[in-house]
Amino acid sequence: MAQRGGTSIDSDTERYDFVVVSNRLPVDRVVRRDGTPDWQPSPGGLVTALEPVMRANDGGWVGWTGTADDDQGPFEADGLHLHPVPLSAGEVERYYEGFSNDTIWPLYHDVIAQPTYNRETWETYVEVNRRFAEASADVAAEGAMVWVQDYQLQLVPRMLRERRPDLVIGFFNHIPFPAYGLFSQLPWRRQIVEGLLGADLIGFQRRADAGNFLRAVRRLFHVPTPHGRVELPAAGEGKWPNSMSDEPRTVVAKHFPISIDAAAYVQLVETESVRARAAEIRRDLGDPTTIMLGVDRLDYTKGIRHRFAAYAELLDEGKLDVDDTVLVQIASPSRERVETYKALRDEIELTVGRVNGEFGTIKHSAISYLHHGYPREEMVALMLAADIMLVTALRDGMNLVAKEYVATRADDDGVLVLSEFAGAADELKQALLVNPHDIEGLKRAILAAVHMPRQERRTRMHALRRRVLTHDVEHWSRDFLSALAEVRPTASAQAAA
Ligand code: GDG
Repeated sequence: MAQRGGTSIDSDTERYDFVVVSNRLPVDRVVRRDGTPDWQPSPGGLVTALEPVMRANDGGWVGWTGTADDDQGPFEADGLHLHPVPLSAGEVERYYEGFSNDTIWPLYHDVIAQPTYNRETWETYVEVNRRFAEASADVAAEGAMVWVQDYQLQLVPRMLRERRPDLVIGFFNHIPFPAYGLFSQLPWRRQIVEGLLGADLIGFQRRADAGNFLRAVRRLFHVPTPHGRVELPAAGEGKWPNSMSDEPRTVVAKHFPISIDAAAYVQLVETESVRARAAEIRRDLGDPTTIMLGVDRLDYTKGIRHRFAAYAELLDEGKLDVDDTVLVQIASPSRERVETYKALRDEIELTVGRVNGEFGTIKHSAISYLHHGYPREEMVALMLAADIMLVTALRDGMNLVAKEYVATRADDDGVLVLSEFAGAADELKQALLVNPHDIEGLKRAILAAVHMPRQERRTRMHALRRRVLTHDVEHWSRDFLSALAEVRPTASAQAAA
């Protein structure tokens, strides 16, 4: 094997009591200054959430490296045991960009964009899920706990159980699960639900998502689901084509709202350089009275267009003025090879041009639009500088940006405008909750945020912070893993939880 950075692992002998399976491994390939390749932990919340459990249990992680046609073998990086699943360029196109991001993603976000239903991409999704299941079966020790992540791998739980009935299997869906009226469009709806039911515990972001899933189970298989427990009959009984066990089984579906590493944000805000940068950002923007901020992957689910529409109308009506107000929009590049995303980018950038052309002055732009990714320190500085955070998603599993803004505001200031269609709205009730489709309502909320008295800002933010700081990402993973150990109490499951 070519030297690719990281220490290699002997895949014939290494077995783990705790295994995480996700589309991407939690590391990014980087090239060091001296030209040698290396791996760097990717900054996502999932690594932070699972790192303590991983380290305590010496766990293994199964996933793709992010590079097509990569022959990287198992390796260790930053103390994590990583087991790559190879994907060809064609598989990335059909399994990842195709079925995952052009079928499941739009369908599960309430068909905001039209999903494609394509038999070829489905077949590749099945093949790739099988490969992930095989790789996971190979590295899991007897009776191990395996935690499968997200919508790209919905068939893995069943495929894994068929190979390894001894395993305790959890699944967490990071995105919404749609109502049956929409889900039933999917030509492969039965296979997807059967795939998920291979798990012992299926976690969702919101109570409503778990409810939608349970309804799909009842509609498709006519099995009872009292109190979120799916009672699966033994093989061949009823409409349940159970090839997975001769015994009846119980699968639990429940909500476990994900969160952030709140302490890490609090720590960053206390850093002198971050505070100085926040002050510098305000100055660079011309010291406006009100800075509004949006931070999103450039995705049609995030409601960026609706946000711009409301803002532009407020400028047009003279209720906001570019001399003392600015909207900073970070739109980080995302899924740039998927057609719908290319079209969205064109549309958003056209709108920015129009709004700035119409309302901007030589001194001030109405929208400061940045199509880049930024380091976390810069994000935190921006959040600290922003008087108002606009989260106007049309549908969002959770929305971590909302929680990050709250964690950042150690000064108990700032106003969060939050879409009721983001999972975060179930918890962050002291935000100004909006229906982003209701442009008049959105405008009212923005104005209320602009004019909110200091005391009300403090009261609301204080309550929001209490929630986020006590319900952080470690709380989330602990909750999920102990529920999983309860559903199937084996010795190693108890240990991992
Ligand atoms: C999915 C679900 C669910 C964004 N741009 C930059 C950057 N980010 C960071 C944010 C935040 C994360 O990326 C995005 O998380 P979100 O939750 O907001 O949204 P999705 O990417 O759609 O995530 C979502 C989540 O999974 C977890 O379950 O909440 O509903 O859709 O952390 O800050 N970070 C940096 N530079 C950027 O330019 N450093």
